[in-house]
Amino acid sequence: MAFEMIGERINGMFKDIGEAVAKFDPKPIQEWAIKQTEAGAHWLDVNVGPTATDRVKAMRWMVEVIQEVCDTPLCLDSTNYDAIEAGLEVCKKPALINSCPAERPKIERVFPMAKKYGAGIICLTMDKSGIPKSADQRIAFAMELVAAADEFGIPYDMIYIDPLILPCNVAQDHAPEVLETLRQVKTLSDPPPKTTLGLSNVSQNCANRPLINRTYAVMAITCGLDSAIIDVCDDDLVEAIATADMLLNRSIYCDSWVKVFRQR
Ligand code: THG
Repeated sequence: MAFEMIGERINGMFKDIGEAVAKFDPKPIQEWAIKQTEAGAHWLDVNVGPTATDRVKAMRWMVEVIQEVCDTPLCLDSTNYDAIEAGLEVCKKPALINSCPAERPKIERVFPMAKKYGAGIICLTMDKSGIPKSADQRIAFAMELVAAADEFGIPYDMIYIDPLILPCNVAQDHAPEVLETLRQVKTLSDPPPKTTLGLSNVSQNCANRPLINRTYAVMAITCGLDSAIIDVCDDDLVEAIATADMLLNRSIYCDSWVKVFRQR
């Protein structure tokens, strides 16, 4: 499978999207949906943001306005599972649920919902006590989530394990543990689960963010990263990802490999 890019930009944490959600103004959301689709996004992350008052209503509305302008599959990003379900109800294509931690009540809410709607699940290697540092503890959570896929009848390749990368200026010691987790996840099941990351986390509040993002992306892809939530409008990043994918022999070489990668 070739690398899957999830566009990060339709997120209420960005000022323009946050304001659009508050006023129910579809324009900025639709513009970013088109722009990210044209840049080659395979999925669009949809997050109503921290300021939305009614997250159920906001998520349903965002899904509807995005689908008016493009048919790119959606990745519904919320900790409110009623909001995710409202989005799934109106999604025209199978979606991704973003996300589910290794906590029993949440697994019991999310996994049956994924089965009902034919959705994939981004699974976080954390629980109530937070994000562990070591790869071993991250892998222990990944194992619980893969076992849950078995229990609830979700195919392994619809599970996207997210080992959760943190900003390198405050949690530098996590970066190599995340890479080691990515390597080990591929030994958990046959077929193995997929992997993902919120790549831009790694450089939050750092200098030269694009350089950190694309360097870590290439390192992570070598360790088994199959997808990531990224700035798909960062051409240098997308070109580095396309090239890493080609050099892993996941797509056949041709002189226009970057263009081919974006147009899949
Ligand atoms: N894992 C999963 N989902 C996620 C994340 C993750 N969803 C959200 C996030 N992390 C991934 N998306 C983003 C989007 C934007 C930024 C980082 C991650 C970002 N935003 C600027 C900032 O905070 O500095 C905002 C700048 C602005 O306001 O213009 O960096 O890890 N499963």
